[in-house]
Amino acid sequence: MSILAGSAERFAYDRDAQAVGIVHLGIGAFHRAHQAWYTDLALDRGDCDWAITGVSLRSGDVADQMNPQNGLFTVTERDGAGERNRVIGSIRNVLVAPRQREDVFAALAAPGTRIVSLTVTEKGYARKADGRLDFDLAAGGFYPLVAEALERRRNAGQPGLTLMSCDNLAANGLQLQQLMTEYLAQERPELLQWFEDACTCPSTMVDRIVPATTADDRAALAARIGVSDEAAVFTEPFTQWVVEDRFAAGRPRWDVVGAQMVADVAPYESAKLRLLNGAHSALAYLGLRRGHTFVHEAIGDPAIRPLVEELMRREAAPTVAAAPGQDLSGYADSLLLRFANSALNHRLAQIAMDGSQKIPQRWLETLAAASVEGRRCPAILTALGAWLSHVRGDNGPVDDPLAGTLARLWSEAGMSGIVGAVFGRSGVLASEWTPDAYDCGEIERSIAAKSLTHPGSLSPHLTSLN
Ligand code: CS2
Repeated sequence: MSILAGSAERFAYDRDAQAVGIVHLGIGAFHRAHQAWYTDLALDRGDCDWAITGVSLRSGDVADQMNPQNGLFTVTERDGAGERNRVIGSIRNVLVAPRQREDVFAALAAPGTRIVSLTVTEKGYARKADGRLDFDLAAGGFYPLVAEALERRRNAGQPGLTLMSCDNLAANGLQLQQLMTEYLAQERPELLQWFEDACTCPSTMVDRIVPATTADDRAALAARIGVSDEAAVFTEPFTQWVVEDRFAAGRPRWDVVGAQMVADVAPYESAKLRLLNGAHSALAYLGLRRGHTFVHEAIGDPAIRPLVEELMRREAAPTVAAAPGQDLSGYADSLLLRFANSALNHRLAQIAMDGSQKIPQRWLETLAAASVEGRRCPAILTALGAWLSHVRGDNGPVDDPLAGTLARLWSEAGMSGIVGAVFGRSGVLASEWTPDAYDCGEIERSIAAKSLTHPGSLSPHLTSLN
């Protein structure tokens, strides 16, 4: 059985004739089901020389899965109606940065490379709580790689690059530009002017739910369509990509295959981070403590669903300055349907990871915007309590770069001090929102309700919603 032997749909272009135009840093399942999928469709519509070299920044697992398959892999879309499979040809090869540093520099500095895209997760940007760069963490990530490539390009008189963040951060392009500038200012100040003049960092809103692939998924694929694929990814039929159209040296025609190229991504990005991702994190922490495993189970729980609706419709949506024609109520409706997709088996534990890096843009920005308007957000406060209980270890081991710090704060501050120690003015997640006595009370009630057994126990405010 080979990847091209089965009955999946596939591209018609000549892969060997495509030069690499994109180097992607952080080649996980999400990139494969999203940007690589769009690029494959664009190549199929006649675009040329936008093949992708993927780079793993840490482990060699993806390279070991993909390189023996010549970069080919399948994307399977799943919902209640069944499955649709496609073989994707846009990824040429995968490099592993820790063991192939020179090859990574060569790929980034190659004249044909015009876009460097990133899905390195929130923590990959090495931001401190105040948004500035943590140089110790940055040294082990993508910054030195990109800086060296920029230097080589500038010295060789080559064109600049587009650095395109595809991570779930607010104003991801602007943040990347500011952090990269901070890095260069300290490490390679001679490059600053060229970076500013020749490179761009457009913002993007990326959306597609991509659960981690399991061994059972791969076995089922082989049994069903006769494809043996170590790099298979499984996702929902829905996909959205909104991109700020500001590229230093061209781009594939992603717009022809469904991406929205716009002047300002902010309204789409705020809606997505605050409604979709905000609801996701709430489902994760509330769902785990009620004993659920998957998103579709948590959204089907009558003790949780009204809270998630409240969070999206009454708390997050009013804080989003919608673009003309953007329908936030319809968006919330569609999200509820997407969360209920039981064919996906999207694990709550996957979403619960790295909460300290996700909560600021998912919840704290909503809280800050709502408090300016004098509005309370009991659903988010309840979710915050569930997160604090999660990082105390109530649902088992905690997977978060701040896990140690948060555990220490719990033992030092205890129940009466934890909210201030985390969210207060000098807390580890200090933000523009500072909790007042009401907020603290709501959050503490939620922590105390840690084993939720009936709908009414979520929060006094939320019982009225049932
Ligand atoms: C999720 C996201 O894991 C998480 O934190 O909320 O990965 C989510 O599935 C995507 O952003 C959907 O586009």
